[in-house]
Amino acid sequence: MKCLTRLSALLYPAVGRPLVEGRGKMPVATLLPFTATPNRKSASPTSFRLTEKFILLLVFSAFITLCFGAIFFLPDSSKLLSGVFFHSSAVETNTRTGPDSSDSGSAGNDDRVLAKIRKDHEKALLEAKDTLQKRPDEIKQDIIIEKEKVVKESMGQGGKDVNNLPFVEYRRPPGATGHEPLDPETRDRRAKIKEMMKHAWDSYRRYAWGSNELRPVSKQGHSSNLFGSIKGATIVDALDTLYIMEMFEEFDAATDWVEKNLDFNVNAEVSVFEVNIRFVGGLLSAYYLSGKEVFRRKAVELGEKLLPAFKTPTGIPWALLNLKSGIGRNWPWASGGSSILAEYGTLHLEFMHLSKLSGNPEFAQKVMNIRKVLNRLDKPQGLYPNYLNPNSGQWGQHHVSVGGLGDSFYEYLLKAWLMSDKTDEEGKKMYYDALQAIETNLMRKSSGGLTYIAEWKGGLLEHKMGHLTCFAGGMIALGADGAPGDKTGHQMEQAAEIARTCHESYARTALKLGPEAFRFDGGVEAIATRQNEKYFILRPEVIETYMYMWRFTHDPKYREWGWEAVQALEQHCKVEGGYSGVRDVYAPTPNHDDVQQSFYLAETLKYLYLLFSDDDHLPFDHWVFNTEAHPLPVIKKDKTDRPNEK
Ligand code: DMJ
Repeated sequence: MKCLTRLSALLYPAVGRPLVEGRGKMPVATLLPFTATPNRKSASPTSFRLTEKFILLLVFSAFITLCFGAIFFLPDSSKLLSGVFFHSSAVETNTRTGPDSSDSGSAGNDDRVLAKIRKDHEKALLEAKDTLQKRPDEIKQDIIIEKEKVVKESMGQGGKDVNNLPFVEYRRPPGATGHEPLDPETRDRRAKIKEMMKHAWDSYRRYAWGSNELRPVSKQGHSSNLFGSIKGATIVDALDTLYIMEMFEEFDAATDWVEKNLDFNVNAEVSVFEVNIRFVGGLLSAYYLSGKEVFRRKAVELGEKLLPAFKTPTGIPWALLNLKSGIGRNWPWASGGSSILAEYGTLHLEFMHLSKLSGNPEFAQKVMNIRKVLNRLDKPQGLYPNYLNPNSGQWGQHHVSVGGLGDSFYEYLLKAWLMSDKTDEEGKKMYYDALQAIETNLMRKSSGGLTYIAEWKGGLLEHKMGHLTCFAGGMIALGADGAPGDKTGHQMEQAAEIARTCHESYARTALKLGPEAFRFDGGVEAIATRQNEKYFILRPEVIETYMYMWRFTHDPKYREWGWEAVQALEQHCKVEGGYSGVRDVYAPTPNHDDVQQSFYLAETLKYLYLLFSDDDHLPFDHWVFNTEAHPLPVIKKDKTDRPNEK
């Protein structure tokens, strides 16, 4: 319809004008002199000669033809005519409700209507001219944008109707499931990891089904306040591990639970970061692995619920959000009301996929804005402090860490670049620049020759490395290939050194499991000296690094180190009701903390399984892992992942 209007405007640009004038003044009165009127009757018929009569007749008939031609053949005139000759109800209503319903008012209204029509036609003409000047690809692009608008409108206000998501043709990326390794020892070890997963899962299912986590010693459910009253963290976190291990009966039971019970309509405050990495990440992975729509729907629904967290003067999100009221705030302990780098900096991967799967660009815009804010700020020594005030956009305390509070921000810069099929140059630059600053200011070698990444407090180094920081070995190895300035080899060495240090932190304990943090001062190396740093809560980071190092080097020591960890887990963490963390890795016998963390199933067991799998199982050129080890597909620039957009 719009096209037709544009076309008529193009062909008959002034179509309104003659009709307007004709309508207002011409028709009846103007014709009178040429009809047989009383006046004419009084005039002598002989006063006209035959030729004059003939000419008059000719003129008259030409005029009549012209009028009828104009009435019936000029395009799109019906509406106008109906208003003029037949007094359409629209015009009538307009006249009645207008400020003045007198004749002159009516004429004024008519003029206004006509002026509007003229304006519309002129606008259509200009648009048509513009369109004619565009290249075919620009016109195509316009059509795509129009289509997207229609899709968004059909999704309701702000794209919130998740039952009505745009059609996405599902195509499973390669390597979602693997195959048995040829080497018998590796095959057995891989089978062992699957058995561990089965024990963890079955115990959870038996004693804590629907709760967030399991208390494996007391055999009951456990709920952390990180998820408010959202339930089922272990189910959502474990979905993809069940799938890649081909535990399909369990996967189906988990899917069924998600369909029937996973509910985000809770009046409770959640951690935006935790809910994003575990729930949004877990649901996205489950969708990409299985193609089941329920996961896409739930992921987008939850993503929409997290968006109010970004309502701050800078767009840097709050750490905590009430999912019902949409009111956010920050951790009360965070320096000067700041948001935390590792929290607001660990949304990028999931949010890019949410935009892709929902057709709603808002998710991507929110995370791209975070980068903008960061890039405007001065960075001390090129480092990113862990605290940033979302109101003022200024750094809080100058505390820098590649472990807790900072870690996954760096990870997501690198992975954003990789997940974009290496098109996100900004992410790439930010990552390698940050890594350089970390190397210069934080990375040190102990007198015993162990490389570690210390923490930085206002320019002073604290010679401590967290278990969390051990993920950096894997991250540096993953990024080494793209390192600028011929640094690939150097970064691979750094990664290997960090893996060795973290292995040492395990090897130097009684239980052969690593402490939460270890130090390089006071005469010790890679050992925890404070009681509150001696616990092990089934964390994955050291094993994660072994897995990356194995993939990139195929050095058998990484599988050996992973196997040592498996034996320690079996010996000290396995209990009848699942797996538990321990309170002191230096004590000769384990004191269980009675929590089976959901990340044990999402990360620790998944990375172990991949460590003993072939490289074509979740291959790195097609998948990146979010910080909770949920695999997300690379968004291919050749669009092979988007068959319906080709
Ligand atoms: C996980 O939830 C994620 O890996 C996160 O980035 C930090 N740590 C825990 C596991 O240790």
